[in-house]
Amino acid sequence: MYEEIEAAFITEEKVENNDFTKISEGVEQAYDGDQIQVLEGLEAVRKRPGMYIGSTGPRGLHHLVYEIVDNAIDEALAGFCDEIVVTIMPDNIIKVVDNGRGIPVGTQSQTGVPAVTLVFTKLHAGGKFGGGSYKVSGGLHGVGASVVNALSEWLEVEVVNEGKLYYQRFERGVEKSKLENRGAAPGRNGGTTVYFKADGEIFKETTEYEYDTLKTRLREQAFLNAGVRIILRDERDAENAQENVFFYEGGIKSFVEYLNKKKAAEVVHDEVIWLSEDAADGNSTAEIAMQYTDSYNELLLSFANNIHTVDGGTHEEGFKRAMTRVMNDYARKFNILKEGDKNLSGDDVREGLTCVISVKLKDAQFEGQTKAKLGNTEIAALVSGMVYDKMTVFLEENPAVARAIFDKAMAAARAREAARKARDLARRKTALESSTLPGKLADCISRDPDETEIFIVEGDSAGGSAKGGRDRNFQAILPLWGKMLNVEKARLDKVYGNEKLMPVVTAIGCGLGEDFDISKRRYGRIVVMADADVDGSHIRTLLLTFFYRYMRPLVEAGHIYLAQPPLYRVTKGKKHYYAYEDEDRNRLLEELGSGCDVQQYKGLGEMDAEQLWDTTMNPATRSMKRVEVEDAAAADEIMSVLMGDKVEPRRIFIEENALRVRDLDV
Ligand code: 1YM
Repeated sequence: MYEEIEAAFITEEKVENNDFTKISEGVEQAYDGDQIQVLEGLEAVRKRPGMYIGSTGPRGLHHLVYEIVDNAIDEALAGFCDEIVVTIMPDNIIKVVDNGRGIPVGTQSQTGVPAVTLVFTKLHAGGKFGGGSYKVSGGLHGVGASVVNALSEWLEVEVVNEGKLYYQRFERGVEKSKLENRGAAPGRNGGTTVYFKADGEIFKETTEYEYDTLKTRLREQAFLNAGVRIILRDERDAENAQENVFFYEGGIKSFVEYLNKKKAAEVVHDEVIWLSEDAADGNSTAEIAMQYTDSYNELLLSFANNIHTVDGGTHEEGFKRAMTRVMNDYARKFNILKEGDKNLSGDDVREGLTCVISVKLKDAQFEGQTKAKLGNTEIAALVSGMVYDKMTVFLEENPAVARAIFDKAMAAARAREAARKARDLARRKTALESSTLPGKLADCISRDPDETEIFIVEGDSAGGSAKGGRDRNFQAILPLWGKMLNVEKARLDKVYGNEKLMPVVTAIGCGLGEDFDISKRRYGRIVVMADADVDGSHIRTLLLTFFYRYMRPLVEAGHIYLAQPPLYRVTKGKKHYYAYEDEDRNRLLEELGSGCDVQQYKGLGEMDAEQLWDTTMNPATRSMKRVEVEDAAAADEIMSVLMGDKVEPRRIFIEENALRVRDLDV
């Protein structure tokens, strides 16, 4: 198939010197066996959309935009385009415009089909065209424009080439018009415009785009492709129109500066360290930007061909290996580590580091379930060689920076040692006390983690109601009290032995950090039950941060839940109704008419045991939210960026952006 596209491209080059108006005459004979195969191809996409775009939920929906933008970015990387404008138009129609050469409009010799038509109708078109430079861009699944076309109610493409405008329309992947030459396009130099409307038959959950989701992704793409201007506009609602322009001449160096500006931490050296190297065979390039901060967390984002490799891979491994080696070698050479001192660990040398790795390569192999892990082994050698050689030189040439970095790494090593001692102590204590559960825990009778749940409840009085109201067969209650530790601002050694967190750890039973073992969990659902106010939100955020940093597999496997207590009780006569949101209350008041009494719950403690059971704990009537990691790296970034300092103004952002909270009837 690639050869066909290639042929189309070459044909196009020939045609380019001739008369384009012939194109629409030639297309009548386009429907040969080949074309029929095309339709079958796109039908397969409509039958199993998940296979091509991962999901038909919001993530898949946004993926459509990325696929089209990726083609424009490829054009920019090829050096022909420097501006891409993405507009969300009314009715959630997406428009993407670039100022590149325009998708070729010339026809393929055997079939007479224009290249642009093939791009939108041939599965996997958009992979590799022409020779020479490698196509580096491409979404997670790298499937191209034809998949977007197949999953759109309609799609229109406009190409401006040599002053003429070409146009074609498709509906659900099928050509509705042949490529038309619409004559002169005055004032337009060149480029491609794609309009599409996602198909509601496919995206049943929603066809509404989130501006912020597109914004984050497009900003990231602008960082990864220095010098490309990417503009995002929202024109859905004339009164609330918005626009963002992303343009970074510094590329990933600017990315690191941006992250560290947002991070609630101080940088420990002024300049971002920037390394880059091309492989000798010309098949790949690697680029790294990094800067240390005084935070305790590492923030490492890696990309291969502009795709966020959330699960890391060979580029990350090469980087980590070389960093550990270069730092230890330097520390030995300059006697920072004395004889008999243990080597610095990888975690020590990366504590507080903000780092962006970007590699571009031919034939990238993405592995793992989510295809978000780079597998090409040659990249590990390229990256580690570059990091070792260039960092050796950098450290020797910048002794002041080196000193700041080593102060940080040595402090991390000492804290790690202290944490090890604290952990051993905690372990020994656990061994001594065998499986002593926290005194405050009101455990359940069942020992089957598939059916049990634990409610972690803020405050003793709410804890009391919860204990009274629960079904003790499968529901356990753990009340919490006192000030909660922000683990984002504390080193490991402070977390072990923390008197507020340890009861949570022992009750759940899986251990912590390195020792964590999900199979030992004592409950299937871990439910945070806190008031619906600011304080409750604070507790929820701190607990979620703790679970995310120290018990991540529990979050990833969907074991963490948030209880949803009602905000109001509306009474009419002898009947009570509960409202979980202001709208519910308003609707109730409207439906019930006059004579209603409204009680606002200020906290869980105001509910008696029976009310708490009815509204919040009874699986038959309650609603709960499950916490999911929407995007691990984004969560990581947001956690360290936002939890580093003051929690309060940031909590909402975390709840809404880092961890996705799903409505569930459980
Ligand atoms: C708004 C989306 O798709 N731009 C775009 C796509 C192509 C080209 C230029 C292009 C590529 C090449 C040569 C080449 C594509 N062309 C093809 C194919 N914007 C958008 N801009 N000339 C123009 O790859 O060599 C696929 S994508 F196959 F027709 F060459």
